[in-house]
Amino acid sequence: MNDTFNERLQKVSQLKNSKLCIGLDVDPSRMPDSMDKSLLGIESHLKEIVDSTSDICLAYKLNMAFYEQFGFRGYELMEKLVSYIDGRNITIADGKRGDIGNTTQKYAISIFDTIGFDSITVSPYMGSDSIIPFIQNKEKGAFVLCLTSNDSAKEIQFFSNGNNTIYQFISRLGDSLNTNNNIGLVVGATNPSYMDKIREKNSLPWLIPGIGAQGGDLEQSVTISNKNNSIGLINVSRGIIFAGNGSIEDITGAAESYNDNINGYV
Ligand code: OMP
Repeated sequence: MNDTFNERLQKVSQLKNSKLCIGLDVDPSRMPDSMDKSLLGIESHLKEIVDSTSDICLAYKLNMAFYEQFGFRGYELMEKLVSYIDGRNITIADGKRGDIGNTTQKYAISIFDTIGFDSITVSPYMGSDSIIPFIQNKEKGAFVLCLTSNDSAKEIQFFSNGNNTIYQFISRLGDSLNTNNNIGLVVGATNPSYMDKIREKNSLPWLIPGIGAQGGDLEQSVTISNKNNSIGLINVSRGIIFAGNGSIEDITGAAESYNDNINGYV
């Protein structure tokens, strides 16, 4: 029998000795002037990044907004990249999707079957029927937004009934839906003091954005997320793909350095 998504996550992490997720959030305005900024140039740059970092990271996350800015060609670029990665690493579509059941079913077909991603980020606002179509195939995963890294996260996620906050309810919902062992949570690195509250009661894998450009706490994120024999994928997007002068050498160096630091804290 094939591994579930969460089993594969652990296996690839051990194989690569890595918990690093590189965010391929492509932005031509941040690329060096000397670089070919046509879509073909961008594609070849992204493939070079993959070739030089594939052995030192666990996953790649493509935030779909950065591809959708190019219209249908951006979709084509995502398809090409996912097929270029070709199972070497875990791929995450950062689309924050979620809708009524039959609509979500179509999102699942688009993300998993047509483009070929291994997993997706999911918004839980509409409840479990907006998540379930993403977790029917055990080999595909869903990272459910729990405690996000942005300032205004507090406006909704910290709302409490006196006993529990919304992010704690989401953590519990994720656990209760995890019958196929393919759910994870998105827990931002900018709120380390609240991470423990989630980890105390939850051993799902976490996707942790907010390190680097957003100033999140790497040491706390790694140590808290890895409690309970669980795993935290540390996502870094701008902090790696625009490191130094944006050359492949600088990008690879930044990825190595993040990976070493993460492993030092585990
Ligand atoms: P950098 O700040 O450049 O490392 O990028 C962070 C990436 O993670 C972007 O693609 C964000 O959209 C995404 N993200 C957050 O920054 N905060 C969150 O709470 C959730 C996500 C996400 O779901 O990945």
